[in-house]
Amino acid sequence: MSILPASSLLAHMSSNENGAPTTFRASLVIPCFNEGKRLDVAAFRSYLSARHGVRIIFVDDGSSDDTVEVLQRVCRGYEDSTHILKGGKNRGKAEAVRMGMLYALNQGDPQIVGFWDADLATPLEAVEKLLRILDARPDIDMVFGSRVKLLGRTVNRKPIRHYLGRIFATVVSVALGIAIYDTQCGAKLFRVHPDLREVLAEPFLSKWVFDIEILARYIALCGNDPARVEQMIYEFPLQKWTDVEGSKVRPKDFFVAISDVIRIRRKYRSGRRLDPAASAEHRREAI
Ligand SMILES: Nc1nc2c(ncn2[C@@H]2O[C@H](COP(=O)(O)OP(=O)(O)OP(=O)(O)O)[C@@H](O)[C@H]2O)c(=O)[nH]1
Ligand SMILES: [Mg+2]
Repeated sequence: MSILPASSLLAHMSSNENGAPTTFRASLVIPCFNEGKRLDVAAFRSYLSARHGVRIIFVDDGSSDDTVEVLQRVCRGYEDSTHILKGGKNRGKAEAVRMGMLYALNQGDPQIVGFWDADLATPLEAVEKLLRILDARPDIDMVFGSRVKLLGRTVNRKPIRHYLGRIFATVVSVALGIAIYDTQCGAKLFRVHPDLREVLAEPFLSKWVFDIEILARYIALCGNDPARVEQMIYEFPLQKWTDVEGSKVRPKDFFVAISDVIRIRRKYRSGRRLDPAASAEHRREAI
């Protein structure tokens, strides 16, 4: 399933403000909804200034605050390595990420695409660490940040979120048949592969736990064999994760998420391949 190490391949070429070529080995999608107050302009600009070869695609869909203006401040001077996708109607994080990743796949020839929460609960420094794993491990197609509270790390989560998260992860492990520790961390990278397009082709049924639906789709594509998908994933215990105030997730969403996991399990358990006709149609819409 895997291909060459990401850094060894020719990726999308563009040019920076000095006319010098910039090579993008990866594209990172940042979904943003009413993030005007939480967006850390300095942190994003510092990351962009280091020219890591990572293109950042922000996806705003109908924010009612000054998110777009703040994003424009982030991107000023880095137009070659950033893009702001604006959707009029709010459709939720899942659809914003899906649209952003499909857009990223159609820009040049990225070897890796992923998504990252705008609040930078996972700092951008971790992007390089996740990329390095994909470089070093050609057998791995997905690297997920994982919030494991080990000694010597800074993983600050509210206790209630931590314990609900553990219950949720257990339910997911049983439902999918994959021994995964943390499905919901908003820091994930994927190696570009034809299967990834297929996985992203149709809208997700869940607005929040689409991460699980991505896994369910991979399992379906792998002949309903969770063990094969398990071998494609690397969970990276993050050095730092900080709960940033202003999350849009509410306590009742825990129950919605559990019911979504059940719906996902029902929909994908037959292991059928995704409908190619529907996939082609949605790809056309997304472009
Ligand atoms: N474009 C877009 N982005 C969204 C939408 N809803 C949430 N997001 C983004 O999804 C990311 C995660 O949102 P958070 O509110 O931090 O929630 P979370 O990280 O899933 O949950 P926490 O564990 O509480 O942090 C952020 O970047 C949000 O801006 C939406 O409807 N549209
Ligand atoms: Mg968050």
